[in-house]
Amino acid sequence: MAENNYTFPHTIFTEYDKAHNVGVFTETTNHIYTEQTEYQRIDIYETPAFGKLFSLDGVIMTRDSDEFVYHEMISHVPLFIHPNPKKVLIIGGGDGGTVREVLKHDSVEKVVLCELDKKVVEAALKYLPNISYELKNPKVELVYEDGSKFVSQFKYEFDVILIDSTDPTEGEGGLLFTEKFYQNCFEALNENGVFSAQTEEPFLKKEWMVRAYRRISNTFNIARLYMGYVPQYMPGTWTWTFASKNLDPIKDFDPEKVKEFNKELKYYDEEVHVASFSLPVFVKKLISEF
Ligand code: AAT
Repeated sequence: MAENNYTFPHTIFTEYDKAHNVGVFTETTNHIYTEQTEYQRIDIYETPAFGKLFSLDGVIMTRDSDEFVYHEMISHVPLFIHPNPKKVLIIGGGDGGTVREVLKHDSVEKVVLCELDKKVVEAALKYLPNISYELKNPKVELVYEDGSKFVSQFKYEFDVILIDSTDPTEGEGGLLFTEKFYQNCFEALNENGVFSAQTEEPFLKKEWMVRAYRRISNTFNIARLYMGYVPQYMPGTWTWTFASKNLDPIKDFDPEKVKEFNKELKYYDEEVHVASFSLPVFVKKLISEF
């Protein structure tokens, strides 16, 4: 008789979406770090399936196995549109994944990372070395404060602004989804400025996806939603919104620049760039009808 040797693991990480009564679970082998900070609860686990997994308030922020998708897509889509990106502001993203991707562009001279919670950066440096290692690069300036306040002090300062924020429904992430905040980002950008923000997804978070996209397109001259496969974020696809003062993410895209890029990329290339702006029918409908 076939024997079933499977024993249900008793060390499980669960992400549970209370608004929809759905969730995902992952076996863990080690609970590496846990801390309740002033802002949120940070946890880092070792998992057999996905490597290190980092969550805030029980929601997966990133994990070793597939973090590259989100971090490449939030960074390279706008950076390949700007003709000469030198000064970049990242809001959120304390794990360092977005900083790592941005610094693959040799033109970049300075990256300001504005992360609300210093403990996220400290934990990432200690326990997520594959993601965080560029946080120590001398081109990087770390600022610990609310990004919505921080950005409001600048006018014509940055070539690129990236919003790598938590969900608007969790913690302080909502501050990074207001129209006022997007306006302040617009003002903080140079004439050729480009912008990308994580803008949720069209299955469980469709109201927020549409709201964020709408607010960005009310503010910027050009705004286009784009999509990718992001297994780490339930239910598995994700969107970002590219926006700019005058550059178009397709008309002003030069595929040769990507072909000549001499750094390793695992998800993004010149074909993915273009394809990510081709939206499925139901997503086009959502953003045009709401
Ligand atoms: N790089 C992928 C991981 C993140 S982390 C998002 C970061 O945004 C967190 O470290 C959080 O502390 C920070 N944050 C939240 N609110 C603010 C704020 N107001 N100002 C600055 N930083 C902030 C993104 C996860 C995406 C989740 C998708 N489900």
